[in-house]
Order: sequence, then C-alpha cells, then structure tokens
Amino acid sequence: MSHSYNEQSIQILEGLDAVRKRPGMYIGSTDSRGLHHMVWEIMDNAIDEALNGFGKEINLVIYKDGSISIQDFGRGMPVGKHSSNKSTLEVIFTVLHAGGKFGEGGYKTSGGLHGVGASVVNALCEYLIATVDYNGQQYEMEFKDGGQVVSKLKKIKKVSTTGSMVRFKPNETIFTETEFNYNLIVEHVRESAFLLSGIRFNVLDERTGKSESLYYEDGLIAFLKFLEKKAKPLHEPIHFKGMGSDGIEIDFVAQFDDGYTESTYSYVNLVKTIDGGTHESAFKSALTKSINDFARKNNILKEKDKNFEGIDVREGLTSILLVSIPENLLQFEGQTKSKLGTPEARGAVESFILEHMTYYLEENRSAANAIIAKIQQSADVRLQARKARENARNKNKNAKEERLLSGKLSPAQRRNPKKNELYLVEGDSAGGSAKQGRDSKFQAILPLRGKVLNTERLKLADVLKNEELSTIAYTIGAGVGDDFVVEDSQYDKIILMTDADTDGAHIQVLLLTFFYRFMRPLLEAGKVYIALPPLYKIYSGKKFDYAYSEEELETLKENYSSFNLQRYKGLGEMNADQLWDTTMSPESRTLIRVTIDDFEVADRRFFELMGNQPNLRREWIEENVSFTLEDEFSEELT
Ligand code: 28G
Repeated sequence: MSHSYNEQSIQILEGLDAVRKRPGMYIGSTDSRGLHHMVWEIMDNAIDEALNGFGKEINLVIYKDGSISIQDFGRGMPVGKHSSNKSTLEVIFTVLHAGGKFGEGGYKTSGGLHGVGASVVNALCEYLIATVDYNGQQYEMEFKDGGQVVSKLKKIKKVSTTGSMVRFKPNETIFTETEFNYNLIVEHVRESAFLLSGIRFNVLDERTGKSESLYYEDGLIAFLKFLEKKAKPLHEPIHFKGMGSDGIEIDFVAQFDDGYTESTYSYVNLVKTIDGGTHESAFKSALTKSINDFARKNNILKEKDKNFEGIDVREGLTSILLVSIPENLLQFEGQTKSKLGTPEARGAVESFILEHMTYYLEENRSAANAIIAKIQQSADVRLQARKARENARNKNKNAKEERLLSGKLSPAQRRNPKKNELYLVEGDSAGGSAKQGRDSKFQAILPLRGKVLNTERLKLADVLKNEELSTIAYTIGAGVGDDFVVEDSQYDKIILMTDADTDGAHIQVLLLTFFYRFMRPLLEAGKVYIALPPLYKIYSGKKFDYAYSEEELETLKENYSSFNLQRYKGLGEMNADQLWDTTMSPESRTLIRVTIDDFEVADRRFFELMGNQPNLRREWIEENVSFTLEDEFSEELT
C-alpha cells in the first residue's frame, strides 16, 4: 500500500515538475500575461460553478504580499476521499489534467471540466491555500513550492454557507512579472460580468484600497452601451437570442451609429474568438444579405445598382456575437486557438441572423430606414473615392508630357552635347546642394526621389510607365530600348551621384541595370560615370583634406599632429561649395567610368569602385541576397 502511494506521489511531482520546466506550454508565458492567466484559470472554475447554478457572486482580492484570492459560493470543491487514498481536493490541485490550453491537442472551454488548470496554477506558486465550506464545515489545505503538501485537508471551523476559495502567490523565480495589475483584472472581470448576466463580481485591491463591484442584469446590452463611442446611435439596440441548428445557441446584440468604426466582438462558449471564425463570417454575410435583400425589395437599390458591400454595411456598427456550441462539435483553429473552425456554426449562425435580421428590418421601419440611409452613404463615399482615384490616375497620364518638360531637371545653360554633364542625384536635398554648387554652364542636375524601379525583369512599356525612369530617358533625349541612338545624347557624361552607403549603392545598381538593359550604347560609349564623394574631412585650423577611403584617411592622418575628423554620412552633409570641390569640379573630383566589360564582374568591380568598404559590401549583400547582379548580367552577355 505505502509503496504504491509513494510511487504515485512521485509521479504527481514529476507531473507538476513538467509544468515548472515548461510553463509556457501550460499558461502561455511567464510575463504579465501568464501571471494573469493564472487568475483567469482559477476564476473560470469559480464561474463554471456559478454557471451550473450554484452561487451568484464571485469575490477577488489582491493582497499586499503579492497573492490573490478567488472565492465562489457554490457547492464547495469535493473534500471526500479519492480512490487513491487522498482527498479529492488534493487530487484537483496536484494531478495534471490532460489537454492544456497551450499544449498540443486540447483547448479551453469555460463550462468544461472542473479543476482543469488548478494543478497547473499550483505548480507555479510559492504557496496556495484552498478553503472549502461544505456541509456546515470549513476545510483547508495548503501547498507550497509548486504543489508540495504543507498540511493535509483539515477542519477549520463551523460555517453556515457553502463555497470555495483559492488564495495563491505566484512563484517569483518563475514569473518575470509578479505584480497583479488591478486595472487589467477589473477589465477582464467586467467582460465576464457582461457575458454572465446576473452574477456579481467584487474586486478589492488591499494594496490600494480600490474596489469595484460589477453586475449586469442585461449584460450584452450593457456591453454594447459600454462600447458606445462618441458617435450617435441610429436606433435602439438590436437583440436576438435563441437556438440555431445543431444545438448551437446564439445571443446577438448590435447597434449602428453615425460614426465610421466597425467593432465586432465574438465569443464561443464564453471564450473570446479574436480571430473570428465560421460563426463570425456567417454573421457578417447574413447581415450583408439581409440588408441587400431589404434594399432591393424596397427599391432603395435599383436594378442597375450594385449590392452594398460588407464594409459599407458594417461602417459604424458595434456588434457582439455569443455562441454556445456543444462540446462534441467544438473545433478551434490557428496558433492561439482563437478562431472557430466548427462548420456547423456557419449554417446555424447564418440562417439565424438572416431570419431575425430580415424580420427586424420589416418590423422596425424607422430604424431600418436610418440604417439603410447610413449604409447608402458609406457606399457612395466608397464609390466616389474610387472614382477620384481613377480620375487622378488619368489626369496624371495627360499631364505627363508637360511635367517631363518642366520637370525637376535643372538644365545646363549651354547646349553642348560634347561637353555637357548630367548629374543624377540621390534625394532632393543633395539635389539642392548640387544645383547650387555646380557649374551651371555645362552641368545639369536631375534629383531622384527614393528608390529606382528595378528593371531587371521589366518590359520597356512597364519601364516607361515609371516616372523616374521615363524622366531620365526624356532628359538624355536619345530614345530608349531599340530606338536608342547614342549620338543623340544631350550629354557627354551621365554621372550617378549617391550617398556612399547601402541605399546609394542600391540606387547605383538599379540605375546601371536600367542603362544596361535599355540604353546599352551609352555604356558601350563610356558615357556613364559614378561620382565618388569623400568619406571624411580631416582638418586642423585652416588646414584640411578630404579622404575618399579608409586607407587614404590613415595616410592623411600622418600629415597632422592633431586633427578633427568629420565623417560624411551622405551628400546632404556637404554644403554646395564642398560638394563642388570634392565631387563635381572637373579639377578635383574623382569619377569612375562604368564600361560594359565591368558588368561581367559587375558586383565585384562595383564595390571596389565604391571605395574599399568591405562592411558596406557585406551589409549590402546581406540585405539584398536575392539580387544577383553578376549572374544575371553574365547570363545576358553569353
Ligand atoms: C474559488 C475558486 C475557484 C469549484 C466546485 C464544485 C464541485 C466540483 C468544483 O466538483 C468535479 C464533481 C463530482 C467528482 C461538484 C461539488 C459536484 C458536487 C462540485 C472553484 C468530480 C469537481 N459538489 N467548485 N468542483 N467533481 N470552485 N472555484 O474551483 O464528481 S471547483
């Protein structure tokens, strides 16, 4: 006898040990969420007892020592002997029940088994005390350190009521957060009170003295009112309650207001279904159908009119959908099991809502008219917005020619295709400096906004739809694609000027790809260049130098006894004069000519030319792993 008892108790401790080893499997997490989950677990048991019709009040107290208690006035947890020779109470708190909410397989339902979760909570506690009032007697049992029995079930005193109370203090070494959040608890309890009309919840925080008593007679309507926003309701709340097919019970409230937000809340067996599911989508389609049917029947929607869409119908709608599904039909989906999968719920909810809503609209004409008018308005706005977008798009098309001519280009004063230079500059602000710093006699500036379209796999027609690239083509003035005639180029040099960072490198690659694919003769003629802005300015007093690479900086340092260093993160950090001196003046700048054979080893050469910056190169490759320039180009060359 004693042998088997020991064996069993070892098994039990191992069971609870599993909970402590992997708390996340049983309560989701060990942060504030998990901490409060412990409270919901125990509270659900108290709620189940009340739902069974035993007790109408539940108390919750937060204590100064970091513990919390939940009390119900039900029948009292069983205190009798269990077959294992232990009290049933001990079994409830020490035997791990199958199907944890976060483990494989199982899912949680309120109204399910009593006691599931109590042992999990116990396993994660510094202490737990269970008190039971039953048959005129108060009993108590205490556990510590995750389920170890401190005292076997003992009689405390005579009482005249029945019920259960569980007080527990979560283990501080397991949870990263051990302070109970009063507001969070009140809001959770409030939600329960809305869903469980007729049960009173009292919350007391002994740390602060704050308390709250939550009781709603007509919970769903109270919930609806609670959710009410600034917007004005269009009618009295809609409330349908009854039995649908397959034994699925439905409780539904809804109210339209003159606002624009949709709030849909759905629950299955009192568990919130954040991700919706079959019941929620059924309600939505039934609602849309009932509205459209009504609008057609009453000639509000004419034959030529399109149906209202779901988003029109639900604009300004607050709704709460509660379904109770027999346990054998329950099916949850998704990672967090918060989406209903039960197929039967679709049919049950759809026909229930359709039938009731159709009847409601017929019987409440003034409400129906207000609702339909509002929906009509939403639909009109949606259609107008669509039209406005389409118009804007068409207008763009027509205005294109014009804009290309005026454009963003700052042209050169002289017209000399043998000498003129076109700077393609990353960003408007650098474009501004370049415009000021340039020699406007022969240098033209075209600022580029943001990323350039990747033309790797695009057809010419698509490329020309892109504003940035068609502007470049138009500015160069030598055509594009098969029509490109390099002799017609308005510029002797096309110079790409970007920041010396990964974005800049990316823009260069995209532009070169564009030239390679659609203006190749330009590259073959050696007319495309990359400007090399300095990375550093080293200075002391009036003396200064620019460094274009890390090595150059090291060499330059030797010429200074002491120095200041400015690192240029972008072109924008240079003023117009500096930009001229370092990057644009034919006297002092460094340009990299991009030739066609470069492309065979494009990325290697490219980054060498970018100035020896292995970090940048690595970063760039890491960020753009899918961009395999070298392969693509070599492929086309062979
Ligand atoms: C205080 C916080 C959490 C609970 C009860 C009441 C009973 C019970 C709980 O039974 C399952 C059922 C009988 C063996 C049921 C008492 C029937 C008769 C109960 C709670 C299995 C457990 N008498 N109240 N469990 N029994 N309150 N509050 O947990 O057959 S749990």
